[in-house]
Amino acid sequence: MGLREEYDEKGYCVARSAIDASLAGEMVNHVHWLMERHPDTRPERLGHSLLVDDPFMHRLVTDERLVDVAEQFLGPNVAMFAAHYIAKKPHKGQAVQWHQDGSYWPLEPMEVATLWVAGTDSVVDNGCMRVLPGTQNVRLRKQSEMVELDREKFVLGVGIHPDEIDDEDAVDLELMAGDVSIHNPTIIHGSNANASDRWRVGLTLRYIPTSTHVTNPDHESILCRGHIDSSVANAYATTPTWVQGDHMPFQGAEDWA
Ligand SMILES: O=C(O)CCC(=O)C(=O)O
Repeated sequence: MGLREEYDEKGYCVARSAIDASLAGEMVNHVHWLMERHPDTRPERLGHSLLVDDPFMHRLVTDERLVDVAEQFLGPNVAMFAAHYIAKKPHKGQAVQWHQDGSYWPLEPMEVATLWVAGTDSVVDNGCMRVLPGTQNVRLRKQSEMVELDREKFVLGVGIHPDEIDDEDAVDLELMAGDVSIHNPTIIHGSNANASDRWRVGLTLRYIPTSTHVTNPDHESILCRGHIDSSVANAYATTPTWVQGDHMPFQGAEDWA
């Protein structure tokens, strides 16, 4: 079965070795570089506003290998509307409560695919992502139907009430560094805390076709391939220039200087 068929049937799929080990290693370096500059931000919360003007992030999200994967689900005109490192420290990394991504997003229509890129191995003991098979076909919950969560324990502020979840059939999406899982905006998913003595670094990249409207006018996406749709009022980030000292050094940074 091809990736697209698997995704259509199950709501998720995995592309093994989508990027090489050295690029995955640069993602881990990037997390540590960001943590030094934003010491008050937990590494599970290195979100879009810290990344949208970052040259390494532009280099990564426009990587042909990742955009080739995204194109299979979204067609030829591809943008990335939200990036977020969820990096879990050994023994301290937080859990992600069960949720559906589409509950949080200002998108019309909800045409979007998440590429979850593994910077390190992501397995059961360090808190890999888990999905509830079959839930890709359920109704998308509103945030008003969800419960508030303790931000000391959980990455998200609201999630699905634990009483509504039967996780007996949950699937652990175990990935090696460089693998990418892809999931749809309705499937219920989450992850446990990191109980291991190893980091778990994942990067969520939310790719959309440029025909999807990001209804928050202040939000900037990154154009990755093809054309902007002039009938859709989305804002796009300018391609940043890499400046030594201001940005993390990475392989090929001189091409962005
Ligand atoms: O990284 C994780 O543990 C969870 C990821 C997630 O919730 C998401 O991609 O929406």
